[in-house]
Amino acid sequence: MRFFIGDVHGCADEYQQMLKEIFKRDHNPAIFSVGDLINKGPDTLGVLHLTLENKVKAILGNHEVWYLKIVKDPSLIRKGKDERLMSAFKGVEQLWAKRISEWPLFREFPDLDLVHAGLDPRKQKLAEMDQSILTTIRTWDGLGLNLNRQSQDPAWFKETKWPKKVVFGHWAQMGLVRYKNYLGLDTGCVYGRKLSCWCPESGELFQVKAKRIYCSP
Ligand SMILES: [Mn+2]
Repeated sequence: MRFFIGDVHGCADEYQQMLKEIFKRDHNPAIFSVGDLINKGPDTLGVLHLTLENKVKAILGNHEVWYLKIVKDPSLIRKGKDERLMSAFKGVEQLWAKRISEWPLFREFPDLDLVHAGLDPRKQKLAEMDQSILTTIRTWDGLGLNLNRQSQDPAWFKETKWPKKVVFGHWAQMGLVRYKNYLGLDTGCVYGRKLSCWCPESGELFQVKAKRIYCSP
């Protein structure tokens, strides 16, 4: 069976617990991540090791895209949070940048599509959509100029018609999204809420509670 896990953001303990829950349900699962496995939380490298060991197939989130950018061009590293992100890799920055750079921007299945943030309401094919929209969109202003005017514009999924189910993450503030054929799985684990997982074959959605608040939104 397939299992789709929401944004982990370095929460290795909860991720490990979630993987355990998955293996309880299926000894040979196909596990997928919505992206944003790294950054913010306590153990980015631990999360990446669990991803490798359990053959979790990821896609790029905006935090992975940013990480690849600052590894390539260290002049972009901002004091504080980017320095913390870089130090989380403890000398294996290039190795992981190489591995992460192989993650795709989306994954297509016969019955559903997996993206990190959302879709471009104007386009009919994932391959035609910009990386920035796929990895950062929350709201749609009609033009794609501002992808995050949360109080003024509708959510992208209210403006998008898509023939398949869409699984995404990225919008912790929104919490679990179940709207028409759209399923949003970022339930804010790193903010002390929950890590979510959905299995299309069983229809089950299950969650692991965060052990604590690791970061403020
Ligand atoms: Mn994100």
